[in-house]
Amino acid sequence: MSEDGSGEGLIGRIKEKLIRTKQKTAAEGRHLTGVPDKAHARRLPPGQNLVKKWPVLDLGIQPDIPKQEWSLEVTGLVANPASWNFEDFLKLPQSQFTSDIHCVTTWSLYDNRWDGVAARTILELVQPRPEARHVIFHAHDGYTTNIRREVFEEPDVIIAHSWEGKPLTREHGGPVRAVVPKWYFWKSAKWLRTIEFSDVDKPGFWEQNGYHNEADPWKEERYS
Ligand SMILES: Nc1nc2c(c(=O)[nH]1)N[C@H]1C(S)=C(S)[C@@H](COP(=O)(O)O)O[C@H]1N2
Ligand SMILES: [Mo]
Repeated sequence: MSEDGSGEGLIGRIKEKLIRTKQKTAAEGRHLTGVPDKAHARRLPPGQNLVKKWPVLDLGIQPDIPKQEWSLEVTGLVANPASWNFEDFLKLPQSQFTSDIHCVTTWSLYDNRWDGVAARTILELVQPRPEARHVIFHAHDGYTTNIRREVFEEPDVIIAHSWEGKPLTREHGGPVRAVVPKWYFWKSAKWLRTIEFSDVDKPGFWEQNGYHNEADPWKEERYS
């Protein structure tokens, strides 16, 4: 079959290797930027526009949860289920991360400084079971959204109570919201109430209403 006479063929193997490299490159989004502005190359995902002011987007109900009444539950397939009131939550080891926001409606906002508890800290405390492959966020407005556990395990995921050094405002999900920087922003649940670890995937509000189940802005995983 092959012209170099070496069974499956050197060319065949090189082609395979090339395809793998291309798949890897595509996965990393290196060919998707195409942004002429050098300063933004490899930072602004395809189809996104930079904004300077932080827009508000939600289903229209902005629950008002006083800090004294707020608590966060971690439930499902974990060795140590947890429940923290706001005071306890602030006593957990705190992290500060800066990350970019990419919303599926095409706005991006750079350099958001978040304070809160890193997902990795929560993972250490609750010890999810191996079969817990999915994480579901439940919010006080009834909103839910799902991510794979590996996404929750990313080092920049944070359960945040502050933005730019100030408590999160109600419209942006205060007292506490999730922030999943590598995914479109609909995965970052505002007014967070429960983090559920599950062995089955549970597509959330937007995932059931036409959005992609994953949300990688570099692959433009916008709609399903
Ligand atoms: N609880 C809750 N979280 C939510 C939403 C929502 O309607 N309810 N909307 C999502 C969507 S679609 C986006 S783009 C971001 C918007 O967050 P922001 O209003 O702070 O910009 O929140 C996400 N998290
Ligand atoms: Mo959104």
